[in-house]
Amino acid sequence: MTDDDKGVTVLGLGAMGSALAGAFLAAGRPVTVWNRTPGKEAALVAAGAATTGTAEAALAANRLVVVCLQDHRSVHEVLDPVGDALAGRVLVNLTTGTPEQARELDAWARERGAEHLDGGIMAVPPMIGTPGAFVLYSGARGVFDAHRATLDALGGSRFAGADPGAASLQDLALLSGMYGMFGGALQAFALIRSAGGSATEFAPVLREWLGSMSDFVTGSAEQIDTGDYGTGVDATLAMQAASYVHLVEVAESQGVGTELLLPLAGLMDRRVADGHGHEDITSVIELLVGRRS
Ligand code: FVH
Repeated sequence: MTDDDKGVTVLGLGAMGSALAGAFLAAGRPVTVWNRTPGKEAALVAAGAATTGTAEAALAANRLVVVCLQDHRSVHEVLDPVGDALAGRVLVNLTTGTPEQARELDAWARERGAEHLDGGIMAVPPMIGTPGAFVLYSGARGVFDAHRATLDALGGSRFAGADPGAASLQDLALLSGMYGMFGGALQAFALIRSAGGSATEFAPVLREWLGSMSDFVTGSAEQIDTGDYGTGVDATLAMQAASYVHLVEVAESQGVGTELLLPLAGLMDRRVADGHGHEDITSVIELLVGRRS
């Protein structure tokens, strides 16, 4: 059974929940919205959404229920009191959380007779409903397939796996890459600013450089999957560790913080000391994995 002609309930009208509801409306879906704090629904109601005074009434309005709240705790604060109303519903939780939280909610929802998908939104609110946005989903494949046509209103729908935690893991992996890039860009801008330079003028060359360096991801992934970090390396870890010292030195001499730089320096130095200086920087991953706390 599909929900192609059915409506969607959206719980949570923060920046992202409002964008999700707007995209469903734009796709022609009947939408019912609810938010803890009244007032955020006004623009959506003006655009055709229905609203309810309680989360329970919103759950009753549609079989497909999309939740986008601040965090896992707020999801339970909203859903726990109305758990019985979830029976027969399809709960799609797009709130950012950990894989463990996704699995916990999956079991919790199924105990109450609901189907469940966990999702990770790879977009900022203005991107929702545009070709640049995509959303990762995990859970039962059949549930994803049955509701995909509706969910496609948000952006590209990508199935991450049957483990309810799979979408969250990929989401957090992508965000880890993003924040690494943000940290690097901030360090670069800090150096430029420390010398009185213009971040705006420097931005195009930084963007060009980061774009070309992002090609590293493909080759690096092959090295990780094969475990061969030493074949055909033209920028050895020993060379990179030695030149990385300059990044730290120039930051210190310019009065720029080194907090973002030092962790990677430590890892590179350890790996070189362990006899892997001839390998690629990718081999540092061997110091990161297998550290389950
Ligand atoms: N915005 C973004 O760029 C990112 C993109 C990737 C995905 N994230 C995740 O989406 C979740 C929601 O983010 P948001 O941007 O909508 O966040 P806010 O604008 O701060 O809205 C938060 C909503 O959560 C409601 N809320 C918070 N605590 C509770 C609670 N205890 N009970 C009920 N509702 C709660 C809040 O309601 P109110 O304060 O208006 O009453 C908002 O509706 C998030 O997981 C991101 O990581 C967004």
